[in-house]
Amino acid sequence: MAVQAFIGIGSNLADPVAQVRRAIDRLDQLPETSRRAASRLYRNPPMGPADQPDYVNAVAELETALPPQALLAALQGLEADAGRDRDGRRWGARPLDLDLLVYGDREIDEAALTVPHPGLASRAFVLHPLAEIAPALSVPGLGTAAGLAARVSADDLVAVE
Ligand code: A4P
Ligand code: MG
Repeated sequence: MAVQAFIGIGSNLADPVAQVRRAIDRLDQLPETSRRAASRLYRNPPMGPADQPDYVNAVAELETALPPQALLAALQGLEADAGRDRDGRRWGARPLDLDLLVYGDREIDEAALTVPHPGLASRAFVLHPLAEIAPALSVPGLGTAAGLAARVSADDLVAVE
């Protein structure tokens, strides 16, 4: 049975705009998965260590029959394809970061997978693109995407033309 899932996409190395656009295309090619929507791309300053380039972020909506753990593994495969070195420091620069934000109405708390994504509720670069494509989405345990987005400033987000 297909489930609606949302993916947070981020890049701040190796031509971030191209990385994010390519990731959006590749998400549509995952097994048992099709892409339903994608937000605009937003350039914004790094959260965490400031001595790294600005990020480009977007959110994509998928319909998938992959279980959540298999979807996460597939996302990590796409990160690896983009040349991501997972030995990097936490919150450090990366060519591609894919976070599983929401998976249907599921709440998951496993060692390797927390859904909804724990950073979701506080991150403007996740909430504004999410609310752009799915304002009425109910984020399990947290509220609607539009309601959550209204609580964080979009001032630092610059849409990429
Ligand atoms: N993991 C658990 N739950 C999830 C989930 N829902 N989605 C585990 C994805 N992964 C999940 O992630 C570490 C582990 O999280 C994975 O092995 C997986 O099992 P990682 O991608 O290896 O490490 P990370 O990304 O460096 O750490 P973390 O804590 O996931 O960082 P975030 O939250 O991904 O943030 N600034 C801006 N402006 N834009 C950004 O996109 N991103 C980050 C990284 C920092 N600053 C940023 C941005
Ligand atoms: Mg991550």
